[in-house]
Amino acid sequence: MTILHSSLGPNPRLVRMFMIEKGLEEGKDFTRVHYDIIAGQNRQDAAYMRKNPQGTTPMLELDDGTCLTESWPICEFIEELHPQPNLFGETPVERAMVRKWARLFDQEVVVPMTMGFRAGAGRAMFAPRMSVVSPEAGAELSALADEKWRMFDSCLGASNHIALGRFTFADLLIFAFANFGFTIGWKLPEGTDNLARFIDTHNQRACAAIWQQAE
Ligand SMILES: N[C@@H](CCC(=O)N[C@@H](CS)C(=O)NCC(=O)O)C(=O)O
Repeated sequence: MTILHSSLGPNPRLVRMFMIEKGLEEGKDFTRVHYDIIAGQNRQDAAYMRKNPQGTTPMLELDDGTCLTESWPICEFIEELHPQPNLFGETPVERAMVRKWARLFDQEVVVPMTMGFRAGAGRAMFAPRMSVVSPEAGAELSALADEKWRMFDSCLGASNHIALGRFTFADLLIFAFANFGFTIGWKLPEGTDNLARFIDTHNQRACAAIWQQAE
């Protein structure tokens, strides 16, 4: 059976949420192996590091031994195997729209937000295991990410869907990283009422329950 190597954090949770949206069930469609990334279990496991030299989670290990990493491509792989409900777009134009918003969010928010966290509040955990920027640069990156959260707020406007007129992977990505932010003490930047409404709305989805679970 397919194995999802998972842990705390937004990326494994993004994949788990995507699987819930697809109706895939743990124990029936895949098994999940949990790593304590705070203790660095993933990086101390030689077998894991051989399969994924980056050492990160999530990793999807297929029956034939193929190991897929990077949360977004893993989600696209799952979409190809389980096309319904569609989350990446039905047509070339829809797929381009979903990928456009996901890429913008990934680059403009996810990268500075996570780098800012690693250099700031997460420094004690991350500095011993990877290169992190200075605390000052981290604070600037966090501020940059917040500026882009505001941009996404204004792009959302009155809609609860960023890319298409329905829920897509791009919405899931934004929703996952907002929830990640809340777990590390981040707050929505002032004046982002559209995002607050977006989060309240998607909190009704079954996949949102993941953020209430201890691991
Ligand atoms: N770009 C990767 C990021 C993966 C990543 O940074 N995962 C975090 C958890 S959210 C992790 O494994 N951190 C622990 C570590 O790197 O040791 C993805 O999309 O999956």
